[in-house]
Amino acid sequence: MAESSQAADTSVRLEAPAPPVAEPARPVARPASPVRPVVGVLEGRTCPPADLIAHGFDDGKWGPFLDGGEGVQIVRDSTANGGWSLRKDWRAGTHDGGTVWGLWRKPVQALHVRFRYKQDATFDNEGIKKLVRIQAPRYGETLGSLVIQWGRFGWAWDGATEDWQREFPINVGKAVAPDELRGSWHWYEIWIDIATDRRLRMKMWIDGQLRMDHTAPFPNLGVTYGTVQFTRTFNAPAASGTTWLDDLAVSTDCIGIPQPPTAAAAPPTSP
Ligand SMILES: [Ca+2]
Repeated sequence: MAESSQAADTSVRLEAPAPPVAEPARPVARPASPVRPVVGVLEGRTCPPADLIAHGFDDGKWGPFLDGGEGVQIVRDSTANGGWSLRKDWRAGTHDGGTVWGLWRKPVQALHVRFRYKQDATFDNEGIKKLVRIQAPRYGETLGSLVIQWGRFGWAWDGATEDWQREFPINVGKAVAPDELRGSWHWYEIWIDIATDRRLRMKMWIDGQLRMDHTAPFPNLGVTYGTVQFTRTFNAPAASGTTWLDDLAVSTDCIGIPQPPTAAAAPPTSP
């Protein structure tokens, strides 16, 4: 039955080929959106495009980042750059995870990690929340984590010392607490450099202002970085709440806060 049906079908095609289906119109390359930021600025310095990994989720897809399978959703978000962000609804309890993975091919010992982050207006900042963990390639040794520990920001060189929970606080300017930033988007950028053993370096900026600047006498363990995890695990969240992530990027140079191309391309005002 199937054979005769195929034969008949073939014969029909040979004798009277079906008219070709009209080809869909070729997509025409469109100019970049005029509102899409292309360059970033950090402390007055123009930064090149991120060279390791970057994505804003504005196509509704994960792009080069990986879903950790812990309930993070790509959502339409009128408050986010490009109209899309990553949303995670956290559950109160012993712990909850919301991992977003970023992996890149070129191992490095110095890099910038930049992201945009928002907590709901009443978000609970107690407990221990790993915002960013930077690691060797393929889920290897962790050497550097930005955390919120019991209501304050901290940096841990976890992996480098037995005393891995030793925390380095905000130490530049007036300390800012996570609670002060709830309810709106904020830019974060971390720089770490572990190229010199027992002289580990880091800086962290919030909304372009330097907030942390630490050097630590810990071993670098020969680690090269190839992985970053965003919003890894929140230990002991006392209350349920929601956070959003966007504009994730990792680069060997500064990344900065994106500026509209029109502003970036504007000629200097002074000769
Ligand atoms: Ca976005």
